[in-house]
Amino acid sequence: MGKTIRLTMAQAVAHFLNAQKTIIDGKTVPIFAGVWGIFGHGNVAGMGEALYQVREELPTLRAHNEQGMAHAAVAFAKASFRQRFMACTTSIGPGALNMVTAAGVAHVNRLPVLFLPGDIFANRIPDPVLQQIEDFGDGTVSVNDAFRCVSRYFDRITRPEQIISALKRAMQVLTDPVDCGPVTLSLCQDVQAEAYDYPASLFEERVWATRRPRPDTDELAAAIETLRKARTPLIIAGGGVLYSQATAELQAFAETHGIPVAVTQAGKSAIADDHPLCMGSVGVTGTSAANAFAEEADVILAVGTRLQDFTTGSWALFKNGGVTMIGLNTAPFDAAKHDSQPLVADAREGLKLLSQALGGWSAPSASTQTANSRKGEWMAAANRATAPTNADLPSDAQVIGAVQRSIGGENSVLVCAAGGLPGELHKLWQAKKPGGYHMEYGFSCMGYEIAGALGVKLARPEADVVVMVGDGSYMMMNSELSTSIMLGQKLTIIVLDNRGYGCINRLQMGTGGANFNNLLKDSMIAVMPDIDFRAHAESMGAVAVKVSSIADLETAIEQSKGNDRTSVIVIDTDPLITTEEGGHWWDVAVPEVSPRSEVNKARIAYVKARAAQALG
Ligand SMILES: Cc1ncc(C[n+]2csc(CCOP(=O)(O)OP(=O)(O)O)c2C)c(N)n1
Ligand SMILES: [Mg+2]
Repeated sequence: MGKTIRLTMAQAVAHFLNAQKTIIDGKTVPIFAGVWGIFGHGNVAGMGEALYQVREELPTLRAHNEQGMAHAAVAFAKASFRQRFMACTTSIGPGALNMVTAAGVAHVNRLPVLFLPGDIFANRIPDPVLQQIEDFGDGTVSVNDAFRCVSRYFDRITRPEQIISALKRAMQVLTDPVDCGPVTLSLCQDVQAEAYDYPASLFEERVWATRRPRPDTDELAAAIETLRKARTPLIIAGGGVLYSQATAELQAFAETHGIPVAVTQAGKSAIADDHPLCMGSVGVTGTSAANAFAEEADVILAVGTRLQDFTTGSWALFKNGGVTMIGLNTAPFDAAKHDSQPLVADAREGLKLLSQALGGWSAPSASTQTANSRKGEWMAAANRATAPTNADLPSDAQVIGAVQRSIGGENSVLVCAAGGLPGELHKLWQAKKPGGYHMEYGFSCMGYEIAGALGVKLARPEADVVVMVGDGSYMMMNSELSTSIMLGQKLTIIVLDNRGYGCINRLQMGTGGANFNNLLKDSMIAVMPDIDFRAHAESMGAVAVKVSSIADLETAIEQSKGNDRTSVIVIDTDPLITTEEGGHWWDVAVPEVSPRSEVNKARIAYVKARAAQALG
């Protein structure tokens, strides 16, 4: 038997995490940038003691809300293009469950995060412990079973030696481009503290690299044949292009073969928005230019995208009956969606090999000319929407224009997640550099914005991290604003206060519903809320101002650049105005029967629109 080291299970976890490395820009760095932790009885004595031992090399960061810290970890992984990540430790019960929503965010977006919730006693002696639920019929159930559906790999550690294989499996999943997603190792409280003679080899430095699967010869040949026949091809670029760091190859591919590119929410910034072949956002929140190409495309090369309904217009966007979709994706699950012709491969390798094989082939030159004119028309519409105004209540688009002009340069990362802003930003934001647009639109999780921005800042300390957040999302979760100040990580946060859930209110109106329970004014209220976001942000330590015009907003953003800490700028906006141009229908089921004539009317339009959906 080889050399062993006697450690508790929790100490083994801490030392193991500390030994995992990766190479970034030629330098070996820890693959875990740190561990977020909120302690309780379920982890303070075990994981808490263990993390203290390694705190110099593997920092522990204290947060204010478990969901918030987990959002920060998710965002860190996304902003690091999945090359580095973080772990999150909590107590049992509510602390653990608070992370489940964030695990969902990581799962949907295919982002690596290691969740380490504490769990009930494996020996069951003190049962039921504080915060333990009791299942009458199943003694093995704890709240952490809720992580199963939002984990790529879930394990419950009931004996100290189980952690040996669990940790190795965790690393495989976290670093695998196909499996990539959240891992939950549920650490029973008593087992965290139990000692075991672990093999010393477990704690030896291990350097991880990104695997880049090459395509199958036949799949590649088939894709080439399809592309060569294309008359009106379109590339749809998703987040996979960024994670594969294939942005240069994407641009070269588009230029060499004269194919316009449309981007999903996760794929925006994979090609600069001002590139002549970038048609901008596609789908429900798409530009008129990208959607026109999508509607008539005979071949769509879908690179690194999950093809969620916002991208496909609930599968009603692609109107060319003979369209063939080539699914270039590392995950066979995504590559084959909707009868796509699969091309299972890493995006960078796939694009390179496709391009080599296509040689001098390019799409009919009409494509490039049409791209120019469609883009010109779209940009004129976008400029009208974002132009400054003196209106009492500006639109989201006008605020976006001001933010772009004052802080939306090459060095900025724009962070957003939910509300009306994602649609407007997808259409209107001009992303300059890969990763400069950070939208969480897989889960579109309200409350991600500020916590997520903190994770982005930790990953990209040199960047100007700018958050645009609605009043609803701000109210749902803002506690990591204080953490950003505590950690000295400056964010610039723009709060758009339209006094309610503006986008859902508009959706409600669009589906024939009465204005009900979305805007504060339409909700059950004894006293109309008048929330002072500026004062709130200031009370958390931010430099906070409220502005009342677009001009003042631009001045305030300029001034905030000199601030030494997180700055919050609040502006009242109009809940009803959105950018009319572009966009596409999506499937939101309208009631089949209703006493409201508006609903009946909306239902007729809905049934008609559904006829365009392709059944895949
Ligand atoms: C956690 C969570 N709960 C509910 C929703 C559904 N939802 C999407 S946007 C939205 C309203 C957002 O309000 P706000 O942040 O003020 O943005 P606005 O719509 O006003 O632009 C709601 C309730 C969600 N996406 N996430
Ligand atoms: Mg709002």
